[in-house]
Amino acid sequence: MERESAKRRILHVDMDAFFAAVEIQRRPELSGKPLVIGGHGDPTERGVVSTATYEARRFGIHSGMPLRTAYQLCPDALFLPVDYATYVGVSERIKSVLREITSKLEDAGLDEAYLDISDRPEPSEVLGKMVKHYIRSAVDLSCSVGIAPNKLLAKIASDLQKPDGLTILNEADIATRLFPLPVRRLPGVGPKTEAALGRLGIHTIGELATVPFSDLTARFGPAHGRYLHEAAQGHDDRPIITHWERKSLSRQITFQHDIRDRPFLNEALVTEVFDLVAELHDEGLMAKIVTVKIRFSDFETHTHEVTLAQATDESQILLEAASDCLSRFEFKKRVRLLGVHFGHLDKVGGESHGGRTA
Ligand code: TTP
Ligand code: MG
Repeated sequence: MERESAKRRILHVDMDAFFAAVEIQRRPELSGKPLVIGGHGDPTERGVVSTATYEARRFGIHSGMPLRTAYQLCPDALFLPVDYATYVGVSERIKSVLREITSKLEDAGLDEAYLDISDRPEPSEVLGKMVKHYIRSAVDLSCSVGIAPNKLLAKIASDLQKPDGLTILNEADIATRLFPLPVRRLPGVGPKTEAALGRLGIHTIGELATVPFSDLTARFGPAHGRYLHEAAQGHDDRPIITHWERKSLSRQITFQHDIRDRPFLNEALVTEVFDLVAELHDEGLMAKIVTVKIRFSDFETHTHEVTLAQATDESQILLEAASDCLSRFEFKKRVRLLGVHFGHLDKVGGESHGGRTA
């Protein structure tokens, strides 16, 4: 019995055709058209589809497909380049409104997040509508929401009624709503696993759920076999990994204009470090690893890190470590983003927060 998960309520939110939706927002005349976002937006060049509107998906176009193939499938589609910077900005606004709903949020990518809503008194449907409304108000985009007793089911649920969906799955729905789905709907089941299962005559999650544990571990190895066994039953006890539980704190600044000026970067670094140190003090924490991240104007991203002999909350030591990291970068290009990350956090006084981070 999954007593723990029976009490939990996890909400997964995933934006609809995210990159494409952002593009349509600034060019509303594209609405309703087959639109493909990928590479430099030139279907004669090499590159893959990042995403496509639902109108384009009707032609068989999907993420990961070569742009040239997409062009063959639908020559009339409009091809646009990926404008990552803009999507990151929208993503940050979405995450910040979600954090107004709960701080128990796991950032799962540019267009998705998990929220632990176990403690909320409202019914799931009310919370789901609230999330959709908040996002709509903040960025005027649609998303799909899944609410379930764990992350796995919440993610599957959010995908069930895309776009603009709201799907609630309970333990009692596993047999009727999870089991009929193709195995491919399980996160972690890609084309290879799907084909291997197909050869065993297993096509649906329900069929997978009937395969003995030992058969799956024998065929797929202990880790993946166990995962498949658990996932097919709808079991998943992974926690929500929030900022706090990640045992790390971070700050990053995307500059208004890409910069080359070292003193300016140093100043930004000092600001970020001091902000983080203030947060450490507030939380009664010390950090052991300091990482500095730089994203250059062409989006090339590098990090350098320093591991201290022992965790500390002293601003001078932490700033020196961060400055040391910064000095190791080669500045051949302009910088668009500077980030500082404190990792391996410990409670002042030495009480550790469980296991170490990877
Ligand atoms: P997804 O949520 O997988 O896709 P989506 O939001 O475009 O569409 P859906 O409505 O089905 O959720 O991915 C989010 C964004 O991540 C997507 O807009 C583009 C990007 N992405 C890639 O760049 N490459 C990929 O292979 C995938 C799957 C997504
Ligand atoms: Mg999405």
